Amino acid sequence: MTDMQTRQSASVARCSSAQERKWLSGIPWETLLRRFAILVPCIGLFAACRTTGPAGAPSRAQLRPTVFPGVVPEPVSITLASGDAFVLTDSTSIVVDPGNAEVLRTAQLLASLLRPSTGFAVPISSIGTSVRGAIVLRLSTDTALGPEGYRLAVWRDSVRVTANAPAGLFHGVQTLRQLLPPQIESHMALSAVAWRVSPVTIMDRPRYSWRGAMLDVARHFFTVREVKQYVDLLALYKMNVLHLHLADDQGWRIEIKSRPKLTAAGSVTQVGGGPGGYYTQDEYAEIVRYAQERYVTIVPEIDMPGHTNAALIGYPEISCSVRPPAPYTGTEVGFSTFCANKEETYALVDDVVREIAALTPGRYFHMGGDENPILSKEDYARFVERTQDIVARHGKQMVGWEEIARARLRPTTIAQAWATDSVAAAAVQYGAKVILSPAKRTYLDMKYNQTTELGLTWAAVIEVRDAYDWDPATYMKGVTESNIVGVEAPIWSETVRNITAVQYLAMPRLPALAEVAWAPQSARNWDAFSRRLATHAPRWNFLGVNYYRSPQIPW
Ligand code: TNX
Repeated sequence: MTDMQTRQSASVARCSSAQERKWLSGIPWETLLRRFAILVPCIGLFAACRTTGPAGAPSRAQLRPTVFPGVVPEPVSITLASGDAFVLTDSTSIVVDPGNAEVLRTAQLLASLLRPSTGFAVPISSIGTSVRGAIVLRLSTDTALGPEGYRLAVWRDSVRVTANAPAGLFHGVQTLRQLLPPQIESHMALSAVAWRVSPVTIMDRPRYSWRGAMLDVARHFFTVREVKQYVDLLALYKMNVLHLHLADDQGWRIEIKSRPKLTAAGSVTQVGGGPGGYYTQDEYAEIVRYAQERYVTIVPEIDMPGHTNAALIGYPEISCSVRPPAPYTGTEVGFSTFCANKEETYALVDDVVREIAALTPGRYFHMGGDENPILSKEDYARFVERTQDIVARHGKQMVGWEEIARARLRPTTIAQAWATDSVAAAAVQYGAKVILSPAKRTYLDMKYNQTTELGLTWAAVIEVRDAYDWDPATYMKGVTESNIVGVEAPIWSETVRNITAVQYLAMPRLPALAEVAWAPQSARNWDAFSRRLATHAPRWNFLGVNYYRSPQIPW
């Protein structure tokens, strides 16, 4: 394949029926019962209900579903309670154990969300002080929650978030954020808003440990600030991996001190021309730290042995490409490659992996490995296996696109399925795990429909429902739940030049895929999801996040 337009085209499943706006219609009975676990007894057993009025009968307000918690991704269990709401006031504080630096930092992030819009001081105080009117963030041994789960209880007098580990508290705070009015995202103080959170109890933990997005900063370069903006969006939807595609034919985007020509010669342009760019190691470390504070792991990808034209401009001695390396601003693929049988190649790979591994607190290094029609089967496999050894030597676990399953994989290696239903299944034979990024469902650079201005169509056109309505466990032959580490949504940037364009393609398919990766399959339902999602648009408006107003969503 030398042109992405020649990659297989696909038919499109479309949802044409207009969505009904009444929020109760179309929700299955189990979900309704779950929602009304407390209200239903109120209706049936007036006298016995704790929340009945003085005369024993519930007020109309208590019978009416006054809240519609539009939490995305859907929590494992959510029980609406009746009674008075928790209200943020000028005396609201956040209470934490200040001895835990991570918990304190999450409290500070929460405070910095609440202060601008409410105009309240929102002090952070230590556990032991009164929790009346406070938001309490607390670690507690509760192994049922795993490393990322949390419990959230909202009562009139307090909000309590508990978790087994700091990441869980952070995710619980994101849920609380979504339960607050959307104006909470405002950067300006809004004094007329009642900052109410209706009483609710939630228990939640993720289905998969890898809930990822990928940003291609090679075809078009994105600034540190833009990458941070994308991290913010991932965090809001409890996604925990940002895979950065740092090198491709059009650009090399990270400083490697021992190989200065990678950026000096390889970073200076991008698709369509223009200045390109790269991250210095300090800038990259700043992205990593920013993401880490939001429980997002940065997974660096250096795409090799193909997709390496930009690297080869400065180091042509390791080229086995079909054309001489020179700056490239087009969008074809499959013409460049490192030689697999030169020691100089592995010396460069070692330098690159060593320096990037040293900047990476996360466990993973992604070697790309996709689309190399030039090397022989044997040479390709040799390159993957030697790179796998180098990555292990520098203390990282290797990830690669599904093609790497043509080599002998270590069981700790992870294959990322994207194009076919079968290649990644070969990885499973080696005991390797799989990330699901099927292009027809998860490629956020695919158009929503034929009229979408940005994006491509080689895999499919993907409406929100197509991104949402599939089950990873049954999607691929030979890959079952226990083989899957998670789901990742890539944005390739051939047609995407800035973060506003990224947001347009990501929103709202990114939250749809966040729910695919987080929520138990049994809790997922398109109609209910589309209604919950609709409540997020005002939030995106306050955040200044661009989005596609899909006709499938009852906005
Ligand atoms: C396929 S997915 C590619 C990328 C392109 C993308 C465009 C994959 C591993 N390779 O090189 O940018 O399609 O959608």
